[in-house]
Amino acid sequence: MSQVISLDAIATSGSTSAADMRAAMEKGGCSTSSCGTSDAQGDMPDHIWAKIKDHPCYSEEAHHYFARMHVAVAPACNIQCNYCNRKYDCANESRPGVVSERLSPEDAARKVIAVANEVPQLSVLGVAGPGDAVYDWRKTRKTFELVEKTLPDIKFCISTNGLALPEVVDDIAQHNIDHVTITFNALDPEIGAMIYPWIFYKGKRWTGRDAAQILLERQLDGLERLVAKGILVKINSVMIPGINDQHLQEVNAAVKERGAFLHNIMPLISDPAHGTAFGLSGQRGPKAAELKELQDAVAGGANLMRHCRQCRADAVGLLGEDRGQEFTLDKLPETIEYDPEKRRLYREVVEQERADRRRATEATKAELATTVAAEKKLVAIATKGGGRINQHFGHATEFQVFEVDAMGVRFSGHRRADNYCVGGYGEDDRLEIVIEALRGVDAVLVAKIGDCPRDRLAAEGIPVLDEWAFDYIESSVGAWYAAQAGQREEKARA
Ligand code: CLF
Ligand code: SF4
Repeated sequence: MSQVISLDAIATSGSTSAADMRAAMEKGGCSTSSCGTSDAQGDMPDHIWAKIKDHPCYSEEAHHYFARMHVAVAPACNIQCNYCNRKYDCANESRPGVVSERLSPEDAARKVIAVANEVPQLSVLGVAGPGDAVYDWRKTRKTFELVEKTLPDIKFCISTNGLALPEVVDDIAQHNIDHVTITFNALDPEIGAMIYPWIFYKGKRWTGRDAAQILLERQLDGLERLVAKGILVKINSVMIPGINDQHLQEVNAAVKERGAFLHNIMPLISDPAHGTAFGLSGQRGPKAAELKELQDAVAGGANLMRHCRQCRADAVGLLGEDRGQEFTLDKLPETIEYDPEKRRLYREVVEQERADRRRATEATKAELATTVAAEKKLVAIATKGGGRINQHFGHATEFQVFEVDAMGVRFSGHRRADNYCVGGYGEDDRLEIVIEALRGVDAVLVAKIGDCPRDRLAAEGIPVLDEWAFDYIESSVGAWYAAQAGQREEKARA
């Protein structure tokens, strides 16, 4: 078995020696007491790979190892989206939730150092609201300038609705901001008018079709200018059933043609409790199956991101986890010294880990190619990161889902589930929620599971297995599939 990694163990280790880091890794992750692209080096030019290889949103592989943090330095916005309530964060890049703590650029820079000292996975600093990162450009730029002085290796990333974008593209390029997200929901202004009630542009409020037309022209202009500067652009589109769902294939083709690096189709989150226009009008969001159907339909167009977690404008940590509450302003010391050692050592260890995992994945691919071609299967994984099956079933708040067939193992998406285990005790109603979240998967691979939930899931036709605990995800999923294929062959012979 390959070496066990626990990113938690590294992150919480106070030590900065390589040997101690390895020892911390080998302690393993799960307590046994209770419970962007799917890219790779070689698939793209080296200079592009260098930009995305540690970016958790732009590289599916990187999201197993690296973390982003957002600082909420951009409170103002110049448009209104029907899925947004300004009491909450910018819904173009984040899930409506608790209001972010607004930060000055100076406070934000202090927070980044505090996080970098505690979260060695940190590789990207993003500004994603709570309003628009570009409308409030001076604050966003100032934040990056301050952070750059202390952490020159961190990657900067911004998310914008695009209206104010064209004028700041030169500045973005000068500040080494390699990653920009534009939310682009419609090419057709009639459709856009159903999403944006108004925009504020050139000192005037515009509404209806005119507003949508200006916005989309500015978005496309911004995209083309960024691409011309060699900046990697991700397009976010919010999938709104009955409004733009049939239109997003066209959007995908249009942004691909203009050089977008990645397209992230996100489901509308619509809840009357959030007080958004769509929430209050009863506009529904897409079902998971509808989202997957659309994503599959656009496969072959612009590269798709399938691992977005719609995180908050003050999120901290690996995608899918949010440690923001550990770093609120009241918890930050007035002055903080940056200690680069922990991040440096973490990266060293991750490089070895990634190389090892890639070798294991290649071997799995070769093995799968020899299996009898059969239908695609879905396997859910409980993981805390590091590309391994290293989480107890009861501690999983989400499961990563992989597709497997004779062609190989591919990341397919994630399914959110409430923690089953609360204070060491399983709760039946929570287990029902997990079962619903896992419906349709063919197997679940976990680090550990109790007999009771295992039997309950088995009764629902969902086998949960812990025989690949702490192994790499791809090789384990491949081994599971090959074993299934072997059983199928045996049955066919009998
Ligand atoms: Fe933040 Fe966005 Fe940069 Fe990532 S998030 S600004 S590109 S660093 Fe990532 Fe979060 Fe999805 Fe955004 S998972 S909501 S895509
Ligand atoms: Fe809200 Fe963001 Fe839209 Fe502005 S761009 S209205 S902050 S979702």
